[in-house]
Amino acid sequence: MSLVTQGGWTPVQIAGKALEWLWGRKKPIIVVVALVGVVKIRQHLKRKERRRKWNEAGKDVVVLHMFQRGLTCPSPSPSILKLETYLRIAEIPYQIDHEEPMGKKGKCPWITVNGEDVADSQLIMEYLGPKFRKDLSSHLTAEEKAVAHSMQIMVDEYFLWCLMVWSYVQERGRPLLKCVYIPVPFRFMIHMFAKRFEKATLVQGIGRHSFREVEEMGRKCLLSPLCSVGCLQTFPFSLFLTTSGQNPFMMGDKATELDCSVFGMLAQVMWCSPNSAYLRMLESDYRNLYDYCIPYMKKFYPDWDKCLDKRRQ
Ligand SMILES: N[C@@H](CCC(=O)N[C@@H](CS)C(=O)NCC(=O)O)C(=O)O
Repeated sequence: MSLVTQGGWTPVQIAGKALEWLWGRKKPIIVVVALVGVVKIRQHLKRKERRRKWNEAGKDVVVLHMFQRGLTCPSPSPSILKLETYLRIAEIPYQIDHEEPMGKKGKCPWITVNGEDVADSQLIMEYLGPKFRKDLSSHLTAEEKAVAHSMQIMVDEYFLWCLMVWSYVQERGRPLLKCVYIPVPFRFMIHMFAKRFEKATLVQGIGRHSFREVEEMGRKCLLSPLCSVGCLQTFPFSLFLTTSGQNPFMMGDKATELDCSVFGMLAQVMWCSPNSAYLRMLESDYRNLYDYCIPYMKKFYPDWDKCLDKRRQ
């Protein structure tokens, strides 16, 4: 194929002429396009450099991409704490990356392992379990697994919304300021987060109820009737620990995936939701859940203090 057109111009000459013409008429547009191009190229190079670093973590070492640590709890996000707890219980080696907390699905956490990316705390656990041969629930019967799964969903996908309503709608995001370091010039962003989450609660539907109603929904989550296989029985999330014989963990004497969710969420209540109705419930009405968190923290986070952001708000 000839690279010279009929008029005798090469494509490069044509592109040059087009640019000359554009530059004469649309200088500002060209400057903006060039600037955006430079920024994009820089971002691309930085990402490539980060990926090179993650790949250097080593074979079968998980790189956990997450937001910065919290001031009062290793993470002010239930899904991050759930996943980090899982990695610790399953004894899967991991490193932390704070540089790129948001994954391709636009959510945090996500992981990179052996060059592969996986997003969503639950999908990550389901991916890592078979890969590292770590099934924390292998000792449970099918019925127990079903019960554990439903409790996990209740915590991850239902109680979460109750807590979000308190934190971002009722308290307008202020609790976040107490548990995450946010430099003064960026604190105004809390209002933007609060607005965004408020909209999400309205779309989900829970944000349309009164605070009192939501609080009762949350209470019932902590003390809820669950259907265990075969018969409908009162299966209180809170009482479960005591009714099942002073179990240190939700499903008995071994920590399972359910404990990761429960601890990840209750830790948000205990250490990131000061003066909330849910904290009061744990401190008084459902003391067994409160008591569950402390030994859990000591067992799986002996370095709890080291995991906290030491900056002063
Ligand atoms: N189902 C997801 C939930 C992840 C999630 O909602 N992460 C929050 C942090 S707790 C997030 O990325 N929020 C930022 C946003 O939605 O823009 C999981 O378990 O990983």
